[in-house]
Amino acid sequence: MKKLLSLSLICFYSGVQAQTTSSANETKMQWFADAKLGIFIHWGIYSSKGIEASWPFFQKQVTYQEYISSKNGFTASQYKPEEWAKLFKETGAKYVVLTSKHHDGVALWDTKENNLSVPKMTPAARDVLTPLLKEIEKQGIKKGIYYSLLDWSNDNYPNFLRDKKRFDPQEHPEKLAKFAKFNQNQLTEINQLVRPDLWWFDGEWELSAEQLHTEQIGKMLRGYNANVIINGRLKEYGDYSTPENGLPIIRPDKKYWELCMTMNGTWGYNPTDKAYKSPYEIITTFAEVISDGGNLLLNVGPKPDGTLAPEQVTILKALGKWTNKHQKAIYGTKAGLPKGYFYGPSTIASDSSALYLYLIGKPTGELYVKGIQSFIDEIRVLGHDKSIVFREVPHRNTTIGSPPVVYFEVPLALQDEYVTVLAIKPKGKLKISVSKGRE
Ligand code: FHN
Repeated sequence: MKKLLSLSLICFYSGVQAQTTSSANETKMQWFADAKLGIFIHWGIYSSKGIEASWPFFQKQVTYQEYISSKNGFTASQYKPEEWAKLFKETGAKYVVLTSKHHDGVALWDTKENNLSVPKMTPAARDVLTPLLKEIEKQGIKKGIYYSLLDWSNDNYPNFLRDKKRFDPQEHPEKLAKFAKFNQNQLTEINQLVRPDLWWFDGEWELSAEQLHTEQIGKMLRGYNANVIINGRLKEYGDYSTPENGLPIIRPDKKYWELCMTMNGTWGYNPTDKAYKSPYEIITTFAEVISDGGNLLLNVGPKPDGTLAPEQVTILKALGKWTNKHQKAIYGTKAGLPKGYFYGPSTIASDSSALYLYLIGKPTGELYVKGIQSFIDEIRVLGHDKSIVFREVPHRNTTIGSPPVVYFEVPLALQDEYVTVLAIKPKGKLKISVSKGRE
């Protein structure tokens, strides 16, 4: 009997502990879940050659020496972090993630671990990481740091070029141990400088979790800050999924997720890459992502002098105008209707007091939404706060089981330049039907 009692207590305790852990995790993740929009920044010596970060030398499109010589053009001469922070604030972004060190191993801060850094090897000759994160914090925006776990420049890292290894990692555990310590020391330096709210790891694909010491890194960073959020690229030690440059058709399995996406086709500054996504394409992608309960991390690639390409500023400002107009439908909402209830993205107020429908394209004629069990008080167009007429078919008091289909039409004059959003106000909390009709 005693054994049974202690076993049931253990089960009860572990259940409570699991619940406590999960509710503590939900509390930690809440700002991230509410944030919806972040700004990603790929900035480094590669910006001065207008080439992609790190990959050009690894893939032998340029020699390593040619790649590293781009350091000579990295001046940050027009760098005004306070202006960047204000512009990111204007977009409606709630967090910013800056590349502290990409796969090329060149640090943006004054690392004591080696001389491969912007302060030590470029005309900028200063830490360009800390000032931005401080300005970001002043704007009330969360601080994110991108850090590449791989480092193709480091003598204790096995890989150098796509066809050239420094050593076989199986034969040199001592070098891997030194490299793991190097990574942990650099991460500790960054933490001491800016205490990030979020770590965005990358470069996890070449070595194993054991070889990269990812468990130790996760424990170390969570020891520095129990509320820190870590992306899902620290192997199995991360908090959320990170699909990239492609809208997931099925939402990722993890509860929290974020799509990171370039504005054109390059992460770094590339003046020849004019293939910018239109504001409409970015806003519709954003709507689809938040409709599925995710965040969008939209990338900018600044110039080597610290200015932003005009095309990127235009996109950021257009995005900010749209997010500002549609705040209610974006921030603090949860994922919208299941597929098929409405032919477009949707979100639901976190307290289920409203349903927001995103109208894709410039619809003319009647649209409809299905499955709303609640009585509807009104339907308004966000930004105009005008009610629109709607009708229920069949009439609600004739339906058996399944609720009526709600038809409505939005006059073009009330439609947004990019994506119009309707707020459906139910009587009481929103209830959606899962009825299969009268059997
Ligand atoms: O190789 C990097 C790439 O350069 C870029 O930094 C992206 C951003 O998510 N991450 C890696 C590719 O997945």
